[in-house]
Amino acid sequence: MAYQAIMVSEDDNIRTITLNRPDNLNAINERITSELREELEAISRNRALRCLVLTGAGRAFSAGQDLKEISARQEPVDYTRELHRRYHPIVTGLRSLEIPVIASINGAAAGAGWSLALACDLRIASTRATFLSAFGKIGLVPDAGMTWLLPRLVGLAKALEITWLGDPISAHDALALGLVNRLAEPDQLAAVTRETAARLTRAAPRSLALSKQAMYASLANGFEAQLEYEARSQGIAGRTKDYARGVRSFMNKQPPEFIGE
Ligand code: T3D
Repeated sequence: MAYQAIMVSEDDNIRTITLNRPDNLNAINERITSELREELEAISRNRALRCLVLTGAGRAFSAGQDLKEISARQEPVDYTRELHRRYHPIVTGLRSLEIPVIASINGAAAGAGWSLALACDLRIASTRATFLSAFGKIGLVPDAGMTWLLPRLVGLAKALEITWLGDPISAHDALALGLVNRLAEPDQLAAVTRETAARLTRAAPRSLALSKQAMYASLANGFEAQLEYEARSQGIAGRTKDYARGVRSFMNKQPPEFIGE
């Protein structure tokens, strides 16, 4: 299907989704959510892909929910239902993909736009990016996973400060807080994202997928339960052809070439 509110491209097994409503700072309307859902489902079935990048067109990553669209509705909005229907499949979809997902944050990330970036595994931001909770300013609460992800990244007190005071966070502060993994100059963002994605495509896919699942599982597990989780994951990883290839390459002092099996 031809998308209208997102653009997709693929290069060397790296899929890129670009939120594409630059005139509205990529505000998330009905069409963006339905197209993102469809695209994420397609990506989850595509065994050839090795990395997903999510970015925005124009000067913003995303300004969050499209407030113009939602306020134009005639009937009262049931936000609980909206979140279940539109946002939850996207943030759970991003999190459950087996491939690494990188948010390449080219500008402002506000409200649920920031939540989307938080639901990605790694974040690379332009030095021009800013982060704004925005929910409190319009009388809402953080959603689309932000109340779960933000305290885990920055700690409880900082998460509450960000939510309650609503001050924009600069890219440099975001790096210092651990909200983003690395920064790039605006004209270098695509290249730095691409280089990181390319490195990930060269890693053993099952190792990446199992370690992603284990890291996220750890957030809900106690220590003993996590040891068990690791032991099960290692049992699976240790039976892959890529593990055998990795050890052989080490012995031969050659860089490994993984095949995803
Ligand atoms: O649906 C549900 O289930 C509820 C879920 C809610 C989740 C949420 O995301 S709530 C939070 C929604 N987001 C916001 O409140 C942020 C609103 N935007 C801003 O605060 C500012 O635009 C920014 C700080 C992000 C950027 O400011 P600035 O000065 O660089 O740009 P601007 O002039 O405000 O915006 C440029 C255009 O984008 C402008 O359009 P215009 O006037 O030129 O036609 C503006 O209206 C539009 N725009 C920006 N944000 C949104 C938007 N249009 C619709 N919805 C937006 N969120």
